[in-house]
Amino acid sequence: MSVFRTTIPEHADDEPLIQLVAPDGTRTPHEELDAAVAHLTGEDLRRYYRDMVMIRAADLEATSLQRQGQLGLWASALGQEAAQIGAGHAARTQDYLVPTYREHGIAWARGIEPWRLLDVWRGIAHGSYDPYELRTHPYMLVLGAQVPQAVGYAMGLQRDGLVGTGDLESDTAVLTLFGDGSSSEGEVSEGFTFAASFQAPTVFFTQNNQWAISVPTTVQSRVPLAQRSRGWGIPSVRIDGNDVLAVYGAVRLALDAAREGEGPSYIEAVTYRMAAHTTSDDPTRYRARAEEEEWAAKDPIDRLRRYLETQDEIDEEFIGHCEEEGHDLAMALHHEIHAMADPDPIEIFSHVYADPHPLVEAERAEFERYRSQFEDAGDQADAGSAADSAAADSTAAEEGRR
Ligand SMILES: Cc1ncc(C[n+]2csc(CCOP(=O)(O)OP(=O)(O)O)c2C)c(N)n1
Ligand SMILES: [Mg+2]
Repeated sequence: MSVFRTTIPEHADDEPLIQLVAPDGTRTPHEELDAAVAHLTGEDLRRYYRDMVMIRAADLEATSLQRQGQLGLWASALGQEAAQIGAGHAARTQDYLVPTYREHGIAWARGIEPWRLLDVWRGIAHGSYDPYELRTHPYMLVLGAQVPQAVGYAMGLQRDGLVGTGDLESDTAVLTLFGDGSSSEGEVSEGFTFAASFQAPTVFFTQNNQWAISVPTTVQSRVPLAQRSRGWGIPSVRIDGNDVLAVYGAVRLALDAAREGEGPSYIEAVTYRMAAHTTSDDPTRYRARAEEEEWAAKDPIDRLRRYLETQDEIDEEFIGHCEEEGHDLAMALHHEIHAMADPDPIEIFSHVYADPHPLVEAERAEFERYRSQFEDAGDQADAGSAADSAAADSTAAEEGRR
């Protein structure tokens, strides 16, 4: 893993950005990462292309659904598809992935259909996939909070004897994701400390999408983010996050090393958040159109298409087919969300703990009492108005008789 460095260059700006495919689709050789992606076939890469098109279609539809009032909020991952599809597919089935809130490509690569994400953003569920079955932690909105959890999980794997046995089918590692802004959170530093001390099988993966809402990465860190973990003795690498091949190669190397007992590593994937932070944000208030245009030219989907074209691995028919499938997926999302029923409010007390907890049960009972009071009041009000109208009817009848 010599591509993962432990030393900081004399000039911080000399930190290399590793790329296997340039924005124009040209393939750049890199001995170590080339070896890590050598087993990928044209079919694999077409699949990643399709995945990126699908996830972008779902993302755009989710933004529209929010605008139509069907979602409370949506955090778009537009522009980050290569970072997520590459990382998601580089993980092996048994690895445990610990995402933030913007990891729709990671979810897709793990087989989580986009509509299973939407109920959370609609505000009607806490999560609707099984983290154990899909080996993917629920989305985390508290910045950095997932990082010590991921390291704790990795330390558990060590204690369960699932690291470094030499069995690639059972040895397991953890991939935890967090943003450039989140890298300033104390919990990320704490995660680094525990992972380094215990050599826990954790790969830390930052999508440096240049922004933490309206704060640019340059304010978060005086040095490239990749250099930060080296102070903990955690080797790191800075890669082009819009290059699905580079992402796949780096994550595959790092997870394999972690699984084999070589300890943690850190990857900074340089990418761009092409859309607003969330549907509540207006990026025209803080960033220039020219910057957005510069990054549009580095679009990860166009880049993979151009590369596949140079390899004669993609044609118009396949591209058109992916677009149709993306459209169908968007329609499916539209129908799924309109079919979602509101849950009974009492369900908020379910799934807080695995087993019944006296405090939660007391709160549930209190809520039931509170609600039944309303129902009684409603009944009384109904009864009251029924009595009033009966009285009014009889008065009218009386008057009619007079
Ligand atoms: C502990 C905490 N502090 C603040 C916030 C509010 N907040 C939500 S997203 C965000 C910016 C995060 O930026 P970054 O980590 O770069 O991730 P990105 O949104 O760019 O994917 C902030 C400050 C939060 N969710 N949690
Ligand atoms: Mg960011």
